[in-house]
Amino acid sequence: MTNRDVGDIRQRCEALQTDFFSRRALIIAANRGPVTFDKAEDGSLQFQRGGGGLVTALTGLIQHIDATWIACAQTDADATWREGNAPLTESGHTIRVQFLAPEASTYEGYYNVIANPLLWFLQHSMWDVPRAPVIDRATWRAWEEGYVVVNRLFAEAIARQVRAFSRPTLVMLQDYHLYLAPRFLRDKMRRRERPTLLHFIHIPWPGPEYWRILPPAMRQAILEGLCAVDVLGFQTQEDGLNFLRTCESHLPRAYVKYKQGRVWYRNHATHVRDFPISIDVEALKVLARSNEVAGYRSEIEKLVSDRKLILRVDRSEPSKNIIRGFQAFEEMLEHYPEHRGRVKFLAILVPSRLDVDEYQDYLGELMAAAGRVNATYGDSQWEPVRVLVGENYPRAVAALQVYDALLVNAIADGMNLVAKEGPTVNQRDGALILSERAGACQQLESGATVISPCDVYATAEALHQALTMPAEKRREHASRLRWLIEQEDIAAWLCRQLESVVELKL
Ligand code: GDG
Repeated sequence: MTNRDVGDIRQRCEALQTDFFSRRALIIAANRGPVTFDKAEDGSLQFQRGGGGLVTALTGLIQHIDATWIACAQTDADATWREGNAPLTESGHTIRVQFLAPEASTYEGYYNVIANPLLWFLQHSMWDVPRAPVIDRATWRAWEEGYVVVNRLFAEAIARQVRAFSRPTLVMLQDYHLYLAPRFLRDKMRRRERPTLLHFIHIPWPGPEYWRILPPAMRQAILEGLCAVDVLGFQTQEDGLNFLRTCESHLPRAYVKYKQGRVWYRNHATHVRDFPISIDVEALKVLARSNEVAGYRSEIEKLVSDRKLILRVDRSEPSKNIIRGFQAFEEMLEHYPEHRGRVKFLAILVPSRLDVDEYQDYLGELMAAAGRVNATYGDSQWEPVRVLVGENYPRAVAALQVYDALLVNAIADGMNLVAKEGPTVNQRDGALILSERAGACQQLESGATVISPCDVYATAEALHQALTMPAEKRREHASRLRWLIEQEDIAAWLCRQLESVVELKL
């Protein structure tokens, strides 16, 4: 595919978006909004743009369409500000935002008990089932007085906004926080005022056996919720297939058509599709050329010196399998002593969900695992592992430019955007070691070394191979990865969703 082909796809996408939204309004419903407000010391409101593909994908478009983003307030300032046009870029783009402000205890149950960890751990196959989860009275209370309540709040807010628009509306719901809202919304609205519902799930959907962890009432409510949408999007075909199988096993009176990717339930069809999410290739390249990134790059080059660099960039999150990554590195140093003193493992970690106990514990455990490698193999001349914890995206991008091997060994991952960002900005023809359980593997396996995430032995071998791979092969893999990523970037992700709405004549 040439640059011109990529340009053509982009133009087609832009034309489709413009045409699509010339006749429709848009509502986005997600746990997080596109901006967060904070009160400065002088009392003025300051805003910070949130990350995430959807904000990026919609930034250019949003000026020209009737759009509202509904989200939970993340700060007191969000809750006070409540509703209005929020700034999105320095150049003056704005978006209409409405923040919902549930009671603190309601939000706690919805977010910190049900969404994370209960659903997140379940969907990433991370529960240690002989011991956890323990679904006790407190969990049920969090479900009924937290998750259900917040989903109702979303449904009510969406219904209000839909009625305020004078034209047909597309509602794009995001992720596992909002599984129940579509059913509440459908039940609330009369047939002719109902919007088109498109729900995209960013995380894996495991098979029906795993959903048995949840009591029938919870899992049925989730499936009923999702069977109220018109188009249900997953990252991969396998996730979509697992959803169909889960409906067949756990949703009485659901009628599943595998070939068409469709579930009939309560006289309504839900079309199940895969829309692999991606990155904004152009915007990332611009950032990679910035002075700020260049500054961090010099720092990282100084840290690594003339050694080879193994890199990982993740949230400090158990599903990312960070500890096994260190164990694999240790095993490589043990079996291939020629690498000792000649390679550095840099783990750049963004602190995540530290108010959930499992995440606090995990951060402690992974720091201890890194310390063990350094204590065993390091000396005054050489520190094998460096862990940098902090929120700093430009620094992460700088590191991605200079890796020799990028390790993405997640236990389970919806997509994993780092696996797409790395090859896009890397300047050393670095190798990608990719978990077969990351959604990105569906698209990128032909340019990556694919590993099974629990197989520390194979991961160690893959690290060794990556560091010793002939230059020609590295070049070939790196250019294939760039090509695969460029042809399906974030604009294509949005475009494919809109196309499915058009094709299905919804
Ligand atoms: C979920 C799913 C799915 C890195 N350092 C910083 C920072 N980053 C960027 C990364 C990457 C993003 O954050 C993380 O995205 P991932 O896809 O790797 O992982 P999750 O956060 O788990 O995302 C995942 C994704 O949703 C999209 O659907 O791919 O499977 O789990 O772009 O480079 N971001 C910020 N500060 C940093 O310091 N803000």
